Amino acid sequence: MEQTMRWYGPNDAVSLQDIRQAGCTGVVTALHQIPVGDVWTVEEINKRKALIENAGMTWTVIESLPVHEDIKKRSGNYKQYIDNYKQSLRNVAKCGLRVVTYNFMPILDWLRTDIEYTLSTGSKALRFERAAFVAFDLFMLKRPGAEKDYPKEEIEKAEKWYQSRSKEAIDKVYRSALLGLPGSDDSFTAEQVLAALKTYEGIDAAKLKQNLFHFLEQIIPVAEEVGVAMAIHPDDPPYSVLGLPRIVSTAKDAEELLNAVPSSSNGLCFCTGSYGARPDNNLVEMIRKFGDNIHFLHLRNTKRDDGEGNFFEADHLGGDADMYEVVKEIVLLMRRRGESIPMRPDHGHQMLDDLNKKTYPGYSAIGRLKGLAELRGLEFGISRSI
Ligand code: DNO
Repeated sequence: MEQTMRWYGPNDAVSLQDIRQAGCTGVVTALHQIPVGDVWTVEEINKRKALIENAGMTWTVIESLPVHEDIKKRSGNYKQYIDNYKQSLRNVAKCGLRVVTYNFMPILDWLRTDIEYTLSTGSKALRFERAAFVAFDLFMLKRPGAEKDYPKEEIEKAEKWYQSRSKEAIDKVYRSALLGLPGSDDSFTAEQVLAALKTYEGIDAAKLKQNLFHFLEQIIPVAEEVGVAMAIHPDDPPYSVLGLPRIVSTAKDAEELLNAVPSSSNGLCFCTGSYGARPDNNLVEMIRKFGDNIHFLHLRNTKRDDGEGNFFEADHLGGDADMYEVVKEIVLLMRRRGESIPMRPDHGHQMLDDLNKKTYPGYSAIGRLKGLAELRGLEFGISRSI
């Protein structure tokens, strides 16, 4: 696997040198300063590319070229935004970049209820607790009609959770759930989220899927023409949240979107942490089935606490995903394809010196270095022995 790490750009507390020292040859980044929907110009792309190359690495994957909300809703200026997206893809290709990650999650990207869940070792991990999230939805955000989305038992559990927690614990969940998009220092306000949710009224999973397929029909031919591989990131967590449809959560979803526009440019970002948070996704089978269309790998592990949708981010080789089987399947896939697939250790624990630093949640240096080193060793061992 080509070893990479995500870099949030010049403002990231983790430097390019840190990434290089972790053993990476590639960097995954995005032009977070460009407003969602605007065209990425050749000039801006090349500027970022030069920074990375001067540090002795290559800009292997773009994560993300974000999709404007109008495209997801197929409303407002969506036609213009699709044209802009096509132009950005052309520009990306002109600069020699070949893999573009994106997602189709409405409004919010990944969601956690605790971004500093303390493990028994004192390291901190990200966690999603279902009762806390339902309490956020019902009693903090106070989303109109939210109670209709949950069975009675879940509401009771959330009530209990809310009544038994300190103000501090409740505030922590509130802040975690309203974190802004990756790479941004701003958080959403509850009012912003409620207003955005209103604009999704009438858009169910079937409609959102149609909108995704429409988007793919438009952009995949351009990606194909310019030689760019698109890699859609799955929903995180992989189910509906806040009454919003989520449509890239299961093996069936992945199959449908690949079949909607068959092309090697229409591909997946295979995130074992997101797909793996659902017990009904068989990761090894998915690699076997979708292997030709996997253009980027996020290797991460989650541990499901119970059967209720709770999980925390475990060590990269620990957790519910059998990382040995996953990496073995990837090694076989790469041999069959005769190429190396870019991989990044997705997230890492906050540990050692990083406990005193302010970094993007999940993206401190040392925990990711640990994950990367473990994955590198695992791949090395498997490659040598089969
Ligand atoms: C979280 C990331 C996601 C991912 C986007 C891709 O840490 O894996 O935010 O970058 O969903 O568009």
